[in-house]
Amino acid sequence: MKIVDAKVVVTSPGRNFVTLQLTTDEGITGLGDATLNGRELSVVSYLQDHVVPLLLGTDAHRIEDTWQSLYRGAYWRRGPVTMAAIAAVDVALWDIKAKVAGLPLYQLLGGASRDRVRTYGHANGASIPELFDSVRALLEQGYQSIRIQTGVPGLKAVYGVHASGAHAANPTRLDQRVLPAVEDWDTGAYLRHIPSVFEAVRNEFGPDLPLLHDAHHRLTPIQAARLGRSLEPYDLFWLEDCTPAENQDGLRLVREHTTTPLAIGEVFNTVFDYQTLVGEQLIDYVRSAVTHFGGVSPLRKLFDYAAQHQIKSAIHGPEDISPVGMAAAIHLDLAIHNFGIQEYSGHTDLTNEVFRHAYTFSDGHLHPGEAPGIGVELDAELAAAHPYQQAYLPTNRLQDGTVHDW
Ligand code: KDG
Ligand code: MG
Repeated sequence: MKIVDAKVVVTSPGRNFVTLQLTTDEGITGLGDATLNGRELSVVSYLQDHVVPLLLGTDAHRIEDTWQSLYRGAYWRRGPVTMAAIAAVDVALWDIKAKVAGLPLYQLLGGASRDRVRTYGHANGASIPELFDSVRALLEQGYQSIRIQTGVPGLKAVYGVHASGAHAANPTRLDQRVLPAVEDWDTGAYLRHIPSVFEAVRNEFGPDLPLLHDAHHRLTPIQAARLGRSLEPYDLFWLEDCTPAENQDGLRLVREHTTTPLAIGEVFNTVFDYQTLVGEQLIDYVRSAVTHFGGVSPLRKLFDYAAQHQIKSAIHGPEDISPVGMAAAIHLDLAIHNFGIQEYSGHTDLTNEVFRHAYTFSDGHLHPGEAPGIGVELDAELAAAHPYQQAYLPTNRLQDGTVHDW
């Protein structure tokens, strides 16, 4: 069965998504997500200009061989652009293979290891009362585990919080250009404030609700150690991305000082980013996305490696992972043994129309559905009606103007 067509579709039903659609000579199509938030068009070019010409005419059944030839054959290895492009090919080929088999993808990955996939949702509020309202809204939607992000006194706009009114960090426009929003940051103010937020949430919602928090790469190891320790009384499910973890060695210091569980990896794209973290069991959850890690094939291998160290999965699943990437994640979540939790904040109705999917959400859990393949259909006409919009992720500056990690 040969690949005879490969299209890269860019659509923006509210935010940009990049999708690869492969078609075989038997008329079977497969979809893969290649969305790299804020740098989308680089992956479009990588696929269109460099990968598609290599795929046409190749055997659609040879998933591992195709993966290895794209990874090794480029000579220039790793990196988010390369690995997002390879991920799209890998997932599209798994989609095709599962459709040929007439089975949902999770069956080809060993079958279900559980009945449903537990998720966490995102609560946020500039103030504590706003945060409580957001937690209540998620509980009403059925979520049973909740990530907590809040504003910090003195800061105008903070990661994960939809700042409102005059304080909103909106992208600016200059001539024809859209420029990134600039948020502000003060690590001392953050470290002083966050424990009181979790104390308030525990007092309001009790001891049982699993709570998570994302520090979004902003702390040094010693600051992260202090935060982890100060949050211990509030029994977090995890503290995420406490440092910019490309410095893997730094996590030794964090780990020595706190028993708060640690989750890392959404910006990682190969197993090599995890060697110290997993090999020395310095973290508790690996967070890579199918979309940014080269697809289902390598992520499955990472989870098997992590399992040897009692580390669980927690696939990255914000709104900038398209329903195609999300579907692939849910199949993997259902199949692997060392599943931990799945991040899920859903998509807009329009996005769900562009990408009609078989996966369902209820009672805070996902199920991939029983449609053959990954279970996502792309509405090409609707996708074309929503063309690419130039957009950037925000950036971050300290109060004296120094650039800081966002
Ligand atoms: O594009 C960037 C987002 O994917 C990231 O900021 C989301 O940190 C994130 C999370 O945990 O979902
Ligand atoms: Mg995160």
